[in-house]
Amino acid sequence: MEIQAMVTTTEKDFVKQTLLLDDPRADEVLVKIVASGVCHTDATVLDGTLPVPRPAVLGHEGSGIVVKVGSNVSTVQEGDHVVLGFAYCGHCDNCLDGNAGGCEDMIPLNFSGRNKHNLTPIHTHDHQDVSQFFGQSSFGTYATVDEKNVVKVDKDADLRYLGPLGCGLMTGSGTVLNSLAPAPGTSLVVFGTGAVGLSGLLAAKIAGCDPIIAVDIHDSRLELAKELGATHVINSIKENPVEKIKEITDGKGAHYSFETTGVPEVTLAALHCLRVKGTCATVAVGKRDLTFNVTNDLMLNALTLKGVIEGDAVPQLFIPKLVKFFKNGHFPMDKLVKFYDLEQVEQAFEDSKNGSTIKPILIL
Ligand code: CXF
Repeated sequence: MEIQAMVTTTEKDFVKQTLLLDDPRADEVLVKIVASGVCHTDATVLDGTLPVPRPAVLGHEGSGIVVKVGSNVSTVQEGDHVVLGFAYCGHCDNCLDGNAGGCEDMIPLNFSGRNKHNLTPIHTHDHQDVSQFFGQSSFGTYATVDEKNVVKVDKDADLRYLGPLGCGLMTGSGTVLNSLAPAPGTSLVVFGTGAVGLSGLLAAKIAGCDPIIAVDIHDSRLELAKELGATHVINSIKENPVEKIKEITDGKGAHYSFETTGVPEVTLAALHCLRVKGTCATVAVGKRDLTFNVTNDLMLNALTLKGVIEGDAVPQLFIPKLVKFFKNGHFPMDKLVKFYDLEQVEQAFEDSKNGSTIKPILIL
């Protein structure tokens, strides 16, 4: 079928084009995209940090409505509201163990431009392949996706908000709830109050952490962090975050830190602010290397530094949970969002980069 999509070409980051999209195969689902979040990972593809062959249709936080299902599809049907997640194989050790974010084929399935059938389901009129991204390519009016990428959600939640639950917000909240799994009353620090950090903060509140400390360099974001449940905020330009965190935690340091910036100096602060036996989780795609002394900065305080992909979540179980939290007011992600038309995609990326919008969502 013909679709309209924002194509990332070799000449330009975004050109609106008419493309031909494959029909769903037996294990696939055709989804009419209603909205798509814009995530930092899309930007890291544009700047080449995580390369995807161009031309490509980016976008990996899609939400939409099922239009057609393949003959072997059993978990969704026409008319269902769905959030699209990341691609995973479903049969490697980690997938079978309930850790799809650790899928052994994570990188090829999401970044090679091709799906598990080694195909791109999007072709231009002249039969040139256009890369699929993250198993979905949600900057287009329709997507043909693997059944495993599709998570059915309640129809009474506003679909326009839900796409980021498939990546950024699942990563933030899942890292706290699934990977760190803090006990009530433990201390947690979020470094970076973008969409990932703030969703981690909301999760820390749900988990009953206290204190919840937010660190950033923008006062306006720290204000929002306070509104969303931070008990303390630190502007790291004005105050030394490590000293301040120690002060807030009776000189001991925090039980947990969550690093979302990818800035090496911030990652080090996220380690240094911990108490003995503390854990730091990092999810960021950083550009620069971090140099640290494994003995002094890690081992002598018996610290754990862990990398987390997609919040260690099983999307089919975790996303509906987040939708429930959203509906009952515990996960007010609408406070993070600004809507844009598809044609405003460049503005959306610009506003995300300059910090004026926390989570841009394109309306298809
Ligand atoms: C990505 C980050 C890079 C590794 C795969 C998952 N997360 C979200 O965009």
